[in-house]
Amino acid sequence: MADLDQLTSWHSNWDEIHALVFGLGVSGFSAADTLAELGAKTLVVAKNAEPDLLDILDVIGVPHITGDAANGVPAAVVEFKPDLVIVSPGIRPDNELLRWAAEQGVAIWVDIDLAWRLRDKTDRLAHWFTVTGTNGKTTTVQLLTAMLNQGGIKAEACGNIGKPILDVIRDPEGFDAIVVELSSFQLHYLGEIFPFSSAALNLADDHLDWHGGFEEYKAAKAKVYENTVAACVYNVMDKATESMVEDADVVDGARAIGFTLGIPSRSQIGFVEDILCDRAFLDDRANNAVEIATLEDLSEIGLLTPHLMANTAAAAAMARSAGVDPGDIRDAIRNFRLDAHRIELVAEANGVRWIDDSKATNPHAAAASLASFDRVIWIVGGLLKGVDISPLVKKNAQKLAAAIIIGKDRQLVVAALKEQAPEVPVVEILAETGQAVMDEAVAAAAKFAHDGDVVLLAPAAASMDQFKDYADRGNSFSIAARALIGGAHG
Ligand code: UMA
Repeated sequence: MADLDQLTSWHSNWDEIHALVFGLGVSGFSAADTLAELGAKTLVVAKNAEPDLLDILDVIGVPHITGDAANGVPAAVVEFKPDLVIVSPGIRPDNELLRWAAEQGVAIWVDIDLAWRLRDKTDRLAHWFTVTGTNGKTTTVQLLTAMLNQGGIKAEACGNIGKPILDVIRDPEGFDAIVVELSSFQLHYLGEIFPFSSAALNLADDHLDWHGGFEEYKAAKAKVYENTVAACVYNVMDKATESMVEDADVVDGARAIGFTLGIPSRSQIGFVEDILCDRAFLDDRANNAVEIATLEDLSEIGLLTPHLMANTAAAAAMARSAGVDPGDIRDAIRNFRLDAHRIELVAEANGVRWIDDSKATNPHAAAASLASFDRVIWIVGGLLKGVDISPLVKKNAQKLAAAIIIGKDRQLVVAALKEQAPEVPVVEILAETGQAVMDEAVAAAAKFAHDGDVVLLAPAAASMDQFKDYADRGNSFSIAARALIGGAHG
């Protein structure tokens, strides 16, 4: 078997390597394309794959096994004798092919591991900033990328956010910084990397079915802090993240930096009344603080919610760890706009606000959303991914004017409402998929909505049972809401 320890650089000799790329979504394709460029002997195995991607593989001469032939451990894979498997993050660890590979002593990497070894493609050796958390990852990654760029540090966002990291690594100009959003799946498979700064924004139940339980999920998330060089950024209000930093093996000199919605202590970034302040990256941090931005600046980004404040504080902490000036951070905040489907006001009429938080794909995200409003008609449901929705229902029972339940598997949500919030009127939406689901949900919600209420799409569940993805679900909601009120805002 080839010696993988020798493969530490883009310029190493990859010719003799037999690399099996398992899964052909965006990250698998990017990995196969990269390995082919490096001259490695590459084979792709994927249950289902876009025909366009297979066509490109044919053009670049990478063989592939797809469909039923990809089930189990195909004979061609055994014959191929892989030295390493690059696994797509969505593939579960108990997969038969992965178990076979582990038994054979074949290394299993995720695309992030390959990217770490290839990071010297250009002379511009980028610092890596890694961000995980149950919620807020994408917004934090985008904010941090904007802050770094504003500070003159050429930065690019990638990873779970949707852009495969190897596409960024192969950029001909290179970057000074790459900001990597890491999902618990990617972290589960990740080997050794040395991030400049790292953050776990929060920790709550999600993806428990994939990981097999909360402890396994937490252990995966905790890996984000391993080998951090400069700053481990944690959430002062979420003790789990702090204990993850305490337990991490970091490089000598790395600091633990907290972010908080409260007044920051020494080595923290937080809020003093309506001002975001840094008490971490200044010499006289015992007695002083540096002003970064005001709540007015933050409200330029979108609806000012507690989690937006927390995400901004976390991003600011990471940017400060790289020496970005407070003034540049403030300018980046002022120019930043939240993506669609993240607590987005999509329509407003008769004092009722229609808010699309389709990105709330788990109860933790939906909790943050619900906490932002007083009286809510809640559109909820979808794929629950093994997470119990009852505590969320219980906590918010008082503020629910009604619950409109979507999702093919509605029974768990209906049962949670019956048990935890028996007073709340419940409407089940029977439409099966697509726009009809939201047309019916919006019509049902309108019957309960009065002046001052919010109709909130915060499903606490994934969307794939009824929609293409969360964006499709959110778009369907805003189309229905705007059609209903006959006017649009936002
Ligand atoms: N496949 C198999 N066998 C399986 C499962 C999948 O062969 O048992 C194959 C499929 O046939 C397909 C490929 O694997 O060919 C799909 O791979 P994938 O689902 O890992 O998806 P990618 O397109 O490579 O996208 C991945 C991330 N997807 C997942 O983690 C599920 C993307 O995050 C990420 O943006 C992308 O890499 C770039 O890094 C998406 C996501 O849903 C947004 N993430 C989860 C989340 O945010 O909650 C973690």
